Amino acid sequence: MAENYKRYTVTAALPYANGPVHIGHLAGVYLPADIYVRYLRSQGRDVKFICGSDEHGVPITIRAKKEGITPQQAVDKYHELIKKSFEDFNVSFDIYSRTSSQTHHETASDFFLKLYNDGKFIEQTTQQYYDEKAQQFLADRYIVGTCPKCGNENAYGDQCESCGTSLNATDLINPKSTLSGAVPVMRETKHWYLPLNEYEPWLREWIVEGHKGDWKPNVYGQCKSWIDQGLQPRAVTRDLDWGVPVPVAGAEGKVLYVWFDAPIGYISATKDLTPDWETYWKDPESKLVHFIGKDNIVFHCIIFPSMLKAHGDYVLPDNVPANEFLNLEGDKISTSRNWAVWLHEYLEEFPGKGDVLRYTLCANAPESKDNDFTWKDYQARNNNELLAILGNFINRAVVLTQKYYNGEVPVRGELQDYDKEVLGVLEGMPVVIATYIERYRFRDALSELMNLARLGNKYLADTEPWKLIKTDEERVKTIMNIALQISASLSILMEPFLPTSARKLSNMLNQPLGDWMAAGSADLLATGHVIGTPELMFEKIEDAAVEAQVQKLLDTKKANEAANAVVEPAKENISFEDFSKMDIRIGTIIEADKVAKTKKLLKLKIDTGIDQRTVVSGIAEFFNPEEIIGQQVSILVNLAPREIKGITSQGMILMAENADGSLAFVQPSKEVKNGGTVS
Ligand code: B3M
Ligand code: ZN
Repeated sequence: MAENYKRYTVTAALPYANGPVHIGHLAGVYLPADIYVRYLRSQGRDVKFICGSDEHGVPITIRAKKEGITPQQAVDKYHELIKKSFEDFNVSFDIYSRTSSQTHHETASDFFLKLYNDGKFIEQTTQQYYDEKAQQFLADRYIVGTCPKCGNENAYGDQCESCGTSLNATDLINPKSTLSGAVPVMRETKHWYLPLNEYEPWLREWIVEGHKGDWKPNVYGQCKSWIDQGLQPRAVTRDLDWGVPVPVAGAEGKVLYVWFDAPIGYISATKDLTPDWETYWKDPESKLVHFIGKDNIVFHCIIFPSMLKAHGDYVLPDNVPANEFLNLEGDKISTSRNWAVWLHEYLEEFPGKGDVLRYTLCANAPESKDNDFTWKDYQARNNNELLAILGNFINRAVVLTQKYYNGEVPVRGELQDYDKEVLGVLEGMPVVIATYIERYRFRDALSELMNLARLGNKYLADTEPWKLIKTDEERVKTIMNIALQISASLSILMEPFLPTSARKLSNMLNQPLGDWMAAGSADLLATGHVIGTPELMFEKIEDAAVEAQVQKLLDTKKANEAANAVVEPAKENISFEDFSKMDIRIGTIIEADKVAKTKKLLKLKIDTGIDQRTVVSGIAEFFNPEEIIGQQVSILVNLAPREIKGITSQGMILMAENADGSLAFVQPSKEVKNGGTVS
């Protein structure tokens, strides 16, 4: 479909290199962007698909601190992991760059300087939150507090992720340092601000009036409400030691705000990709499209465009198709809670099934509202749609052609009404699907693609060539010719969604993938063309495979609950005399047996150094009798004897209890002679 633009600059949000990527990332940003770009390329349009790792900001330094490594080590590690996941899922970036690169540092620095020299910033010394314990200013994710807009108690210093509002740290109610937990104090510091309020009239005209109807309602609505509430000057520098240094005198120890430098990363990456980068960013005939998640809307629709506008040389985004969030089995995806399907793990567990996940995530993409990924749905999409509809149709077409005609495409004879109807639908398909894709409605586009496969399936089921072959060979030739044309068309139209399967099909048909618009043709495969050998496109996914995934998530949930379990509060104080009444010794387990007809009890014989005595202990669920013989334990030897299940228990073994209820012995850190006292 023709457009006024000559070329396309398509960006996908730069993921923070602070952890691996998961299905939420793929569904929300990278898959729709990849489908869009592959579609554009299939028509020979000039497009650059840009991405890279966002390697600055507090998300990185927090991660590094958690892992006990430097920020550089952290970004090196995650950059590689993320890059590989994208490659493995065939996300076809023209470049996957990184913001710690020299090109980026220079580009971001120059961009800041241009605005600085043109007087586009306000320089202001204000009181900012400072953590006296950590001796550091608290920016962005170093500070949390209650969101003044929605009441979320874990809003960050720069944004509330619950309602999406962009905040200044001083807006937070009950602010707290995430570094030390301390209540921060105020301290004076100088920063540079972009006066967004001055851009308000222009933003209103450009977005509220200019993009009504063509930007997605969720994106447009958020932007309008921010603009309506009035915009504030926004600090674009921070007191941090990780990032792009502020390139002006008197700014030592300050770096650019990560959301100032990161979007410039799109430009730097394009520079690394092509010497012709300026055309893609400055020529008004270049269409700029940002694919992002909903928490990035304010930055891509308000702040970055204002930066571009202030600079003056750049084009503005034509569209910012942001998606909502994908949940997992009814719960919000969370890196810190490990509630996610990690892309690199998925491919280890479902090798070769990248397309199946692409399909499921697109069919169920959170385009207009939050959506849920479930393993049951994943299995059903594979078994009932990919396998039963698409795979089944292709398989019938290819297998029957091999069987009846040794793989040669048979001649299409006279057409009946049904044939004409089917070919009519086929002819319209490229435009139908393209129209959806160009409006960023990828679910609808995919569903039309499947409708074509469904139609093919129905056509074969209705015409029954496998029966007809006995009575009307000429008619079967026509039917099979049409089924093969549909197959060839599918290979082209499915490529953006299912790139690996599309290539498999193209090999099977022995026909290279052609131009998108040609996919409506009834003559993609010439009569007499010899197709390749049939291969199965999709495999059944068994219950056991998805049940294992569900179990894995249940285990995660359990582990999280255990980790969050509250620690028992301390008991009342006792005197030293009370304590010294207890006679605790180190002893060695010399015998261990299960107590008959009980689940929990073990009968132990302990060498206490004083004597050898019997103790009944409720630890059978956590220890095998054979494995604990020879272990040293702490034993309270002056506990009054007790009768348990007919056995006299003379003392008590000290146990430590985990949050999940599991038990461990309290043992000396090196061997102690039996009878040694514990005090
Ligand atoms: N790194 C935020 C995120 O991963 C951020 C996107 C930057 S795009 C310029 O959600
Ligand atoms: Zn909020």
